Amino acid sequence: AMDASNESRGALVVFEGLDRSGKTSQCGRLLSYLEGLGHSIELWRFPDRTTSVGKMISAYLSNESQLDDHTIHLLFSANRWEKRSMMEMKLKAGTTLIVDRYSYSGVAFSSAKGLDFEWCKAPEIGLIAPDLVLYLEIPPEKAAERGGYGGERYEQLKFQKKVAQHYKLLEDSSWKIIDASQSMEDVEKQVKETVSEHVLSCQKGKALSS
Ligand code: DGP
Ligand code: NA
Ligand code: NA
Repeated sequence: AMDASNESRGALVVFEGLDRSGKTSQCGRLLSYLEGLGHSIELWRFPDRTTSVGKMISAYLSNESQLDDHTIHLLFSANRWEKRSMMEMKLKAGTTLIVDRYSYSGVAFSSAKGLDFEWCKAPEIGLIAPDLVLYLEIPPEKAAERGGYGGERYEQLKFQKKVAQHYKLLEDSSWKIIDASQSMEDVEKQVKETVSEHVLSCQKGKALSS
């Protein structure tokens, strides 16, 4: 009884993890892999710094502006909301989206500053739920060793340790934990296997059942 648009829906695959956990590199590698398999696929990232909200976020992250913790939290959320309808359109049209950071970053980073956990979650309610979350797990000390941080606001070991603790509280059934302290190649292999098992096989299953 599934309608045709539902059967051909793309998957929403989210990468999460601390700064320097390797998300951006792994997103790129997964994109190439899935394109090679002939999938319709796009790579997105949050914050999307190209929008006017995104430019405010970018100025905040680079310490060019100061904002109240609640205010910046809502801006990050607004930045996801402003892309929601486009996201829905793409998924419905059958495009799979690989997304570098999403609502979990929103809650983990802001609650690590001491904001109330439930308050942080509230503005994320109603955004599209991911089909799969790949959490690139790495000890904060190890991430910090990787060529150092870029100097943006949150890129400090002490804060990243707190973020890691808050991420742990967000793990749900859509999560798969990837050991990101492995070599880039081993992480890539594990990412591909996980995506093949949990996303591609489901889509094939849907197509076969029609
Ligand atoms: P990135 O462009 O992935 O390096 O992210 C920029 C920084 O912003 C990074 O330290 C993680 C943090 N961040 C990403 N999304 C959110 C969010 O929704 N809320 C907060 N407070 N921080 C976020
Ligand atoms: Na960063
Ligand atoms: Na990144």
